[in-house]
Amino acid sequence: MPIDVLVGLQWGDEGKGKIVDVLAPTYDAVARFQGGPNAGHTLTFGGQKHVLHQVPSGIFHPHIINVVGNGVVLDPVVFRQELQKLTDKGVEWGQNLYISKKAQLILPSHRALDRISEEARGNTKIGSTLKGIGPTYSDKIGRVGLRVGHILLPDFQERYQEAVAHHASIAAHYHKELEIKEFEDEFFSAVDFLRTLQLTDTEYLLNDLLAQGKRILAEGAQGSLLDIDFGTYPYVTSSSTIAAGACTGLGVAPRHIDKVYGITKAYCTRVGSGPFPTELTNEVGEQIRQAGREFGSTTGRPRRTGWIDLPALRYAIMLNGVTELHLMKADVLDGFAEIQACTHYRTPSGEHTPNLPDPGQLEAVVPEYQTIPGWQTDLTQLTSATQLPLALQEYLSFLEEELQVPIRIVSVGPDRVSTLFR
Ligand code: 2SA
Ligand code: MG
Repeated sequence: MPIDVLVGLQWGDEGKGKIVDVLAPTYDAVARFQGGPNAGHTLTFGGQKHVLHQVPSGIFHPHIINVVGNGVVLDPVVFRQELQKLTDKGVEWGQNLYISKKAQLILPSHRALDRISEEARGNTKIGSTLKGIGPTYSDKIGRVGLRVGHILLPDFQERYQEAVAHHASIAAHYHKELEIKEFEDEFFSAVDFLRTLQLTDTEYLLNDLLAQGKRILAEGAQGSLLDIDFGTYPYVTSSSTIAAGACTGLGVAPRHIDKVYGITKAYCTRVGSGPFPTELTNEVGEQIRQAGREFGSTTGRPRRTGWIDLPALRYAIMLNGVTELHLMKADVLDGFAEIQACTHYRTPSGEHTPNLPDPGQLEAVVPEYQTIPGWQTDLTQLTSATQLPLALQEYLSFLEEELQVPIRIVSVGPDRVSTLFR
């Protein structure tokens, strides 16, 4: 049986958590394959809003196995807090949550280094979430990282001290000290808690499930334009956010991958620095930010807003092999008489292109827009895709024509129920 992958096609915050929650009942397992506490996946149902950072979004369904894969960087402190919140809400996660022993551990010193290196970048800051993501993945690739499985070894303390000494030398290079003493007690207490969870070789667990004919959903975090290779480097996150990352981040072979769900907003947002060709720094942008409540769900930062960017989406669709699109937050545009869609870019050399040039050159492109009539209807009350206003149906056909992928879901509000299937 296959594994389906769900990915964000923009710069994150497309609404992945909501769709995983909606699709989860048809799956036996949900697995996170990259990222860590930088993610903020928001799920709304039963009048309650839940924000998950490291826990997979299938956790609210008691029959679903939730896996934190080897590609993830895990902060035990944040993880314990998240699980405590779930316990407080009466969610029973104890039996159906598994963590890869090969996932990397985020240490307090990684968080400190994230802050130190951001400060040192001056006006070329990445705008990281300061959760220690970059430094932890650096250690992984540098082959000096600590893995979840290391907490089970008798020499974990020594390994920890060695890692901290290494981090202190990096901090010293910036003429800084680590200042982590006040965080170490909670770290070790969270590590004790982590030891009580189901830590295992999740690649075997997942492949056994596949062999038994079970269905797995791989839940991406951040977005394709934040991918370490294909995103707007260096303004990216430090992991492979595209569908291929599910293979290395979970230990499943490419031949098992079937559907790839591509999640996009009806407009576009970005949080953190870096190019954003369709950005609106005017009142329209502010109107979208307010209507869409566009504030970081992890850091609370206001998100930058702009019109939908089809060259960027085409690129992301190609990289991921998207088989179906899910258009999120369509209701946010309810109040607009007209909306814009960037169909092409004009490059500095005067080229008119439907494709994304080297993301490194994105700073310099000028977006070319097509104006689309707005639907000016309250979508939030709709219960079926057949009720979608004509103007929106035309917009959907336009997007399908431009992107050459069917739009299967239109989301018209944060709640589970505000999800229209086509
Ligand atoms: P990092 O912390 O090293 O991964 O930051 C590098 C860049 O990646 C961006 N990034 C994100 N962008 C959108 N959403 C993310 N998750 C949170 C959310 C973010 C928040 O759901 O809202 O609350 O601010 C996320 N995580 C990382 C980040 O902004 C940098 O541009
Ligand atoms: Mg988010």
